[in-house]
Amino acid sequence: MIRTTCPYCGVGCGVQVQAQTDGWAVQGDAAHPANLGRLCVKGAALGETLSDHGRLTQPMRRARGAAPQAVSWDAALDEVAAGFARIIDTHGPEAVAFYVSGQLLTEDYYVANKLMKGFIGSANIDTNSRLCMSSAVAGHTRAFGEDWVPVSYTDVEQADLVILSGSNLAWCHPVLYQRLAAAKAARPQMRVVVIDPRRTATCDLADLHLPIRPDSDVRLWNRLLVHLAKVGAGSGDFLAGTSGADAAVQAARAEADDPAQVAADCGVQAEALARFEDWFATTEKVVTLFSQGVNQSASGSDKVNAIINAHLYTGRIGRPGMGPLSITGQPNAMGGREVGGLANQLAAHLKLESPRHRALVQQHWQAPRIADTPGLKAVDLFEALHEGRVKAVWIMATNPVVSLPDADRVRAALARAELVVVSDAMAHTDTTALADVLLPATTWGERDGTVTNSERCISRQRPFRTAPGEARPDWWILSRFAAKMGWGAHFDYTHAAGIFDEYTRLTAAGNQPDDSPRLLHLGGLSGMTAAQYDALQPVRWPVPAADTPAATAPAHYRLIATPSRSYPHAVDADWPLVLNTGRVRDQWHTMSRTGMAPTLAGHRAEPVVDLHPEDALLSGVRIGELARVQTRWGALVARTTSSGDMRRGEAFVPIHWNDRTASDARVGALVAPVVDPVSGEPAFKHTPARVVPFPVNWQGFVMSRLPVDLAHTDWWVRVQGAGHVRFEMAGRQIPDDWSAALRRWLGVPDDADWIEAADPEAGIHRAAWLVNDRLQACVFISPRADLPHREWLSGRFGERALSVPERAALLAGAPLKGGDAGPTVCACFSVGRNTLLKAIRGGCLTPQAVTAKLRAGGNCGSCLPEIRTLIADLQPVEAA
Ligand SMILES: Nc1nc2c(c(=O)[nH]1)N[C@H]1C(S)=C(S)[C@@H](COP(=O)(O)OP(=O)(O)OC[C@H]3O[C@@H](n4cnc5c(=O)[nH]c(N)nc54)[C@H](O)[C@@H]3O)O[C@H]1N2
Ligand SMILES: Nc1nc2c(c(=O)[nH]1)N[C@H]1C(S)=C(S)[C@@H](COP(=O)(O)OP(=O)(O)OC[C@H]3O[C@@H](n4cnc5c(=O)[nH]c(N)nc54)[C@H](O)[C@@H]3O)O[C@H]1N2
Ligand code: SF4
Ligand SMILES: [Mo]
Repeated sequence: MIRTTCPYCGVGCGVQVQAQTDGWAVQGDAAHPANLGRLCVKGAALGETLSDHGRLTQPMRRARGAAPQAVSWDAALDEVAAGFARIIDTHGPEAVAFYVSGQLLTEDYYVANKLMKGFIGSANIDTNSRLCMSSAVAGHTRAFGEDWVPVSYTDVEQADLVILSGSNLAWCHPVLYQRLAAAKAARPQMRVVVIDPRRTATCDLADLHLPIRPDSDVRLWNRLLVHLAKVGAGSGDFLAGTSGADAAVQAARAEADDPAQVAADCGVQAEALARFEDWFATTEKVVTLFSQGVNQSASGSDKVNAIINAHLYTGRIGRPGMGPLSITGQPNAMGGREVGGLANQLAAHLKLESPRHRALVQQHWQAPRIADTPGLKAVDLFEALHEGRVKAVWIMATNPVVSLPDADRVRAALARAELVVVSDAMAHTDTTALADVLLPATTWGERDGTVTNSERCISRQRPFRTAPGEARPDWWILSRFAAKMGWGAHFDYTHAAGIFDEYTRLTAAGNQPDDSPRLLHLGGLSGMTAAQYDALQPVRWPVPAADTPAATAPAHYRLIATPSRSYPHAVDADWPLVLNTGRVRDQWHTMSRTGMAPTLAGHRAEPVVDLHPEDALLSGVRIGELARVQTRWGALVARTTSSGDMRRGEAFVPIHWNDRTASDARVGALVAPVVDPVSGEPAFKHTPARVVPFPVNWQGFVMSRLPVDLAHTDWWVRVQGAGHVRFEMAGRQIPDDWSAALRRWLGVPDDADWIEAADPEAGIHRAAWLVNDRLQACVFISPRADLPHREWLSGRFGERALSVPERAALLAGAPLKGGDAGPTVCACFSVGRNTLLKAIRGGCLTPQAVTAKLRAGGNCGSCLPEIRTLIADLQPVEAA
């Protein structure tokens, strides 16, 4: 049994992996402080993603326009080194760049940063954390002088008021959400407030939901500050040691003096706002947890500081059960920040702008040079690539053709670049498709190193399976490249432990309370042997060496005046909707790992655009049909839904689908390249948009064990099933002979066992192909989206031979005896909607009763909000 850490979200759950005859069993690690044994459905389904299928297993080189060719590591790295050296010689170090990721391990990140900032001599290394955490980093740095996260998960449990702002914790950090839910159940006096324009699953726990108008957060928090000042909630003692309070309150007053006006501007009810103000003012233990609804905004840094202001003003920081908590997204977003993965940082929380700090780092690295001006931030970096100012880019562990704003321009920038190097674990992503050199990296299960989670807890990721082919750790790849560039002596690492040691010593270098003090101190972890490093237990920093005095709180706190900014692109008659983008429960980013797990495909199988019903009506689109979502930057096609969670004037589209998983669903292409002026973080939650019909003449789906010809479709989505793949599809062109067309799409031989049913007048065609009574493929076509549930059919692919009744039921798409489970709600135990409804009708009127009967909701609990909604929907309406 191997103990390691989940590769998904920043909760950083410990997992135990056990080899089995047919794969790996994964379960929560009861000894890990982040999860104490719990896992969410993504973590629990990790075993399904451990396959060599689709992996990049060899270095590849591709001449433009040609197919990639496998080459040796030596040849691939020679080519990368020659390309980088040539461009640096001709155009200087600013003409090359690294674009890295919060999914690298700390050791990989440290080496990449050292190589770029100390040896190549430019700060052109930025990370996808720019898209994620950089507003929080900017806010922390402005308020605390250092990127310090002052709250732990235990503080969240101990708080009496927990404010979740711009965070869909139930879906994005499910284990922390479950901890919060359990704490609230144990102490019902705890209150939860959710601030989010959408009514998300997280609102299930909320005593108060403020469905604010997009990007009106700063105004709301300014209003709170005015209220706190008015009722005398300021903490005199604490404030005496801070600066900026008067200016912050004054700036807030200037725009938020009138509560009725603020409520109207923020689009919330005046009483709700008053309740929020009152709860905050009168509760000592307050935690404000925030995420992308705060960070990813043209005013992201100000949102962060407006939140921190309220905590500083009341002195609610640095004590149990209180403080502002920026929850990190990626498994090692925090680790990347520690080692300086952003273009405006150095390493170990040392500052690029400080000559003393630069000297300290240069000395530690024995580096020939040290970058002294900030490099290009992600959005600017790809713009510079487009303009030819940057000529070579090396992308590691991120998929920018999907995840950056204005993503079509990003794709064009890569196509124009002189040299594109991509290190990835997977062979086929939208970004690897544009690489000149492709380098196979190890990934979770194979790689070895450390990550830091949202509460500053460092844990080990440990390898337990053999890397396929020639895949290598990212630090190894970077070190070999460094050797080819002539810096081998400085990168002669043989094990991740040596890198970690070098890093921990840098955190201690010159780190004295009276001289260059930094809170990030890992001196106590220096000097470990490889064996000690392998055995390292989860530990929260700071970890100073014994007897070393170390800072435990910032030397100085600063309140920042945050006047509201106007948003650069306003909605208007042509672009009447605000496009908001974010996550769904069971997929991770661009689906390169979660897309392989059939268990995770059931919850949300296809991209949707969620709309308020009145906006759908005004846009002329029917709920449940396909629609085109357009902005000034790009367009996509998605099915419309109306979850009931949306405000008027807004549309929500999930981020996960890409050109590998759908014909036309990369939402990044629609997002305006607008960034926060302080942090450079893109405003992913706010682009003016419109929705128009996407007319088709037929819709349908196929499920098949073999590849399917999609050339005749105008829209498709790929859904991973067990033993088969499903394609949802639609088209305009109606084939003359449907039967022949379907056989051609599926590749059905003439003598196949092929059953078919059609109502040609009605445009309905259904067929199935069996091989020795085993289901090989099936297809369902209709003019509308009125197709059978996919779940029962999908389950038939798991059977060696179909029974006679099952064969007879195939073309109905449902069992003859009834009992189709319906769409999956509980992914952990595969419990469908129909099964749940039946149990609720049968008297299970609480989630506990449903769990007792069906187990649904009893594992990760992520589906409990949906189960609660189903129960509420079926409750008899009480007489008014
Ligand atoms: N299932 C799943 N979990 C994940 C990930 C994943 O891909 N899938 N990714 C991980 C990563 S890297 C990250 S960064 C986190 C992100 O975790 P979250 O930030 O919780 O997730 P998002 O869905 O991006 O956005 C959160 C919410 O912000 C709201 N919002 C939009 N505009 C505003 C606004 O103006 N003000 C406020 N207050 N709220 C607004 C949105 O409606 C949305 O519900 O999730 C992590 N966890
Ligand atoms: N519209 C919109 N866009 C967004 C967001 C949003 O809310 N809305 N959120 C943004 C945020 S917060 C984030 S964090 C980003 C995430 O966006 P990305 O970072 O682009 O997403 P991933 O799919 O996680 O990409 C990780 C890649 O690393 C590869 N990989 C996995 N393990 C390893 C490894 O060990 N080494 C190497 N070299 N490669 C590996 C995977 O195969 C995959 O291709 O998206 C951002 N983009
Ligand atoms: S909450 Fe889920 S995705 Fe996040 S670390 Fe824990 S198991 Fe992994
Ligand atoms: Mo993120």
